[in-house]
Amino acid sequence: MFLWQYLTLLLLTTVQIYKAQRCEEFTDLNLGHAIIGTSLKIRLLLYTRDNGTCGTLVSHTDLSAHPQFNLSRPTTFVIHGYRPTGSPPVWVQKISELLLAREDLNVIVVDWNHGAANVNYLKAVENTYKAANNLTAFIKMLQEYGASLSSIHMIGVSLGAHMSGLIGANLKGFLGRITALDPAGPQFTGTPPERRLDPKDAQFVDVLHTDIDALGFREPLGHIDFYANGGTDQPGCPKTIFSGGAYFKCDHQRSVLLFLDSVVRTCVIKAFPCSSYEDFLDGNCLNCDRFGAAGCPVFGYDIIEWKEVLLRLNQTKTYFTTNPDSPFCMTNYRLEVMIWNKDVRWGYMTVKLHGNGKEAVATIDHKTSQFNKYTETNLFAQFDKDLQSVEKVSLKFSTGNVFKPKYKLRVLRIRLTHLERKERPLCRYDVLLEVNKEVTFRPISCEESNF
Ligand SMILES: *[C@@H]1O[C@H](CO)[C@@H](O)[C@H](O)[C@H]1NC(C)=O
Ligand SMILES: *[C@@H]1O[C@H](CO)[C@@H](O)[C@H](O)[C@H]1NC(C)=O
Ligand SMILES: *[C@@H]1O[C@H](CO)[C@@H](O)[C@H](O)[C@H]1NC(C)=O
Ligand SMILES: *[C@@H]1O[C@H](CO)[C@@H](O)[C@H](O)[C@H]1NC(C)=O
Ligand SMILES: [Ca+2]
Ligand SMILES: [Ca+2]
Repeated sequence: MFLWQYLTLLLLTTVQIYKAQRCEEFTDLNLGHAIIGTSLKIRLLLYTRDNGTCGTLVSHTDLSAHPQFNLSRPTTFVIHGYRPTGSPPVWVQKISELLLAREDLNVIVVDWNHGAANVNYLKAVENTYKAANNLTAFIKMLQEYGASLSSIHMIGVSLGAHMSGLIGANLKGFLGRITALDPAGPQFTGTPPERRLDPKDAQFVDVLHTDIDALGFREPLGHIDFYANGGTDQPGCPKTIFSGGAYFKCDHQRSVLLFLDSVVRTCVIKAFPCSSYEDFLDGNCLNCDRFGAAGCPVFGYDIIEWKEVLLRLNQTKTYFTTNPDSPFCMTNYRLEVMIWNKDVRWGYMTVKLHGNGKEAVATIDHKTSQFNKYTETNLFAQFDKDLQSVEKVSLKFSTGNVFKPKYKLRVLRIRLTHLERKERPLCRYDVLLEVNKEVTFRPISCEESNF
């Protein structure tokens, strides 16, 4: 071999290695000053199990340079939303890693930061429509390489949720699944289905709402819509503007955190079909018979297992509550209280469960409950954690009224029933509750009764 041939070969090999190892990062436009009039530049970053932390920049027109993009595998697109500061989304690396840990996929992170980072939200909305057309062309190209639309899942956040819907409509609703994480409200509310996400945009559309009073979309948009904590405000998020930037985005961003936990299966969040959050908190919607053996739908990544039954039901609105942090799931009990006071009593109940050196708390205070003589009052108690065995129970009755300190609740019987685990309910008979005084007791097994 001639030396020049050898050198050429060496050079080619080096280029090859360089190409294989180059990791592409999400665009960071966080320049510390306003961003106006940037172009619509869409970058597609591919992550696979070969290396879940190293992104490859994928060509919009030619896949021959990306042998690791194996179209026999399902492909999941992750599409972010409005980026007012132009910084990369904090969760973007995490989501690819977690999805790949769950399944052997091609994960395509759509980096449209140039179009989404604009001081003018209206401009970002306009770019959402343009980017949707661009990505539609990309997916049509994937089809030419043999990809099937039903094996494509789009996970869209905020504007990205509507972008997924627009792409889905361009592809006549044949995309396998769209997961919408707090789809954007401003500029989309009140628009016809062609201008936004709707259930016809894919074979299955699941939607999470976390900020319907500000950045999110209030009405249902999918085959199933989950309203976390009612969909308006999230626990642990600042309630006043004095908390700075977090005030604006905390509720909205919670949608991503909830979804990521569902990918990891940190714990199971059961969702309950209901017409309103009030009704749900009143405990009127705990029946999931309509889902047959599958039971109540589980929020998040695994909701696809309910696809068939949800499609039959057309559109289902569901509710659940969460903790302020991960693990977000709560533990649901029914609390039944019967009193023997002569007169009607009104108030709130706080319940604590003790066991294994731990304590779980449920405060039932979304409204004042009414207690009547010899009548069972049904309360829905949501605890911050699940105790495997309950040794003691504490109850506190309060009225919120400082002028009635002598008010008492003469409890004939209380009964606590775990709503998910099949286990015997816990009871206690004849308890005197003075206002604001916590009473702790050992529960006993419930007697058969004729009440
Ligand atoms: C989509 O955008 C990319 C980069 O922004 C561009 O290279 C590509 O040609 C566009 N595709 C279409 C169909 O316009
Ligand atoms: C993935 O790529 C990164 C960056 O090049 C590298 O540091 C890491 O070792 C790679 N991991 C695997 C499993 O190849
Ligand atoms: C592509 O993926 C399929 C299914 O996982 C697998 O059977 C096949 O060997 C893969 N092809 C390549 C070239 O890696
Ligand atoms: C399904 O729901 C949509 C929107 O609520 C409605 O327009 C449509 O008529 C419903 N279809 C059926 C079969 O109930
Ligand atoms: Ca649509
Ligand atoms: Ca809010």
